[in-house]
Amino acid sequence: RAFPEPPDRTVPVVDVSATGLPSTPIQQAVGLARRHGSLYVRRYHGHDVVWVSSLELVDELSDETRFVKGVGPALEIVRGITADGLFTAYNDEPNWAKAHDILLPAFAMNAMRTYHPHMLRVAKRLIASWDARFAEGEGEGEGAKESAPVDVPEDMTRMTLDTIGLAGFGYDFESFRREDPHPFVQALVRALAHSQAVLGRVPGEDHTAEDEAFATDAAFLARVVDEVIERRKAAGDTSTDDLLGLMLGAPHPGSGELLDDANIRNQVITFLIAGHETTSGTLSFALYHLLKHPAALHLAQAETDALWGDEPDPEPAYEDIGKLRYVRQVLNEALRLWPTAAAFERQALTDTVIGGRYPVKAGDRLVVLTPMLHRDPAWGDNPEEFDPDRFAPETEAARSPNAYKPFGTGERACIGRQFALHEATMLLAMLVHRYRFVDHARYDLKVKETLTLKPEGFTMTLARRTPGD
Ligand code: MNH
Repeated sequence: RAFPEPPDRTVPVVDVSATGLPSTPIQQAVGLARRHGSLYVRRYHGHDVVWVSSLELVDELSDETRFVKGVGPALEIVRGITADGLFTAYNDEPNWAKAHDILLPAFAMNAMRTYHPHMLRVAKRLIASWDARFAEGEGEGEGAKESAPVDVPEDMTRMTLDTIGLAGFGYDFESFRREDPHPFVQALVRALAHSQAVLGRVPGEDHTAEDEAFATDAAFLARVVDEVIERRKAAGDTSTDDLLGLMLGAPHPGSGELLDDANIRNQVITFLIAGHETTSGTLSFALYHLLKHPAALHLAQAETDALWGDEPDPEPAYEDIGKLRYVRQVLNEALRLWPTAAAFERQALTDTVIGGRYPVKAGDRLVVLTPMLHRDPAWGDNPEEFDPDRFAPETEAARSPNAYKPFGTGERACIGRQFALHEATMLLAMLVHRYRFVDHARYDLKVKETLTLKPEGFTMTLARRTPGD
């Protein structure tokens, strides 16, 4: 249904059929929002998407008595991989509430304690692999002053995939032993890029070959997941202290029912995807910002030095992570400028009016364009500027919670938020403590979109740091 124009005002309708959807649809939507304002319709071959980006409107869309999560065209395609897994389930699909209730304890604060050693183990793998780059760097062998370049998004992806694999499923992807990304990641990246490309199709074109390739990738992802599940079953391990254990063995607190096998597979694949892609992008953007903002980097280093002194190989304790306030602020700010899951949909429960002028019918979906919400005037005069102080406690308390939505909103908001932030805070702190970052390529930010966002082609070199300097 076309979005109805309010009687007193014209909703901008931007027809992009002639130019087609670019490979960077989020950045296109951002450009259109800058030109056409906080609510506009993007029309593509007769299909309308309503993009919303002001705090004023998102305040209303966040009201769970009027709006809920919408599963729109993008998630419909991802359902080809994850079906009724938590992320892509319809609100009224019984398996959503069932799995949500069973898995919630795995994301309570104290659960992070059990994940912490896995996260630390993988963080050390990344550091070992970065240390090894010094042997290939400028200077004399082992003692080289500057490392060979590291591919930041690729290594962050190795780290986050191994972490969710080990912490959630007791499965080791061993990504740092591989020259190329794990085949699971390769198939996943292709499948996500495909999901995005489908949205840009022109009606009537033949895409059989791409659709078959997608089906092949989806089947491969399912096979990897089946192996993860089979390994656990074969080991005869019935403990319920990780995600897979809960999925296989924990009865629903109300009904006593277990998750069925098909749903377990959908959940495992959901968590392997949702549990690493976005965290990897977040860490990559955070490192990019620190590389370009020495003052922020120094503050982060001062914080880790205060905690770990001149110990170059600290063994971060679980309790340390909560003390890394500034490092956490850096991550928050990275997620403000480039929220790696950059849009989410809201669906109206009843006929209503938003912004005092836009009539919305029950069932209508609207897309929240998070990067533009995060540049709303509520953020002050320089929203493009990277400034972690925006998340200092007093500043944050003075701002509407609805101005910041990198993890979505309401009942269907991200269940893995604490997991992601614990993992990312620890790794980022260990990296700033150990290395100086060198912008050897004078990297210009280019954001790549494969449903999620990442800095494209981002490499840097490393220099040894003496903690405390
Ligand atoms: Mn996560 C939902 C962003 C890390 C598992 N996640 C969401 C949503 C956003 C999001 C936005 C809501 C989407 C929507 O409304 O349609 N998630 C992130 C970001 C990071 C992230 C930016 C990292 C930074 N997410 C993680 C991690 C896990 C995870 C880590 C698992 C360990 N996320 C999920 C799941 C959902 C979700 C599962 C779906 C929750 C639900 O609908 O019940």
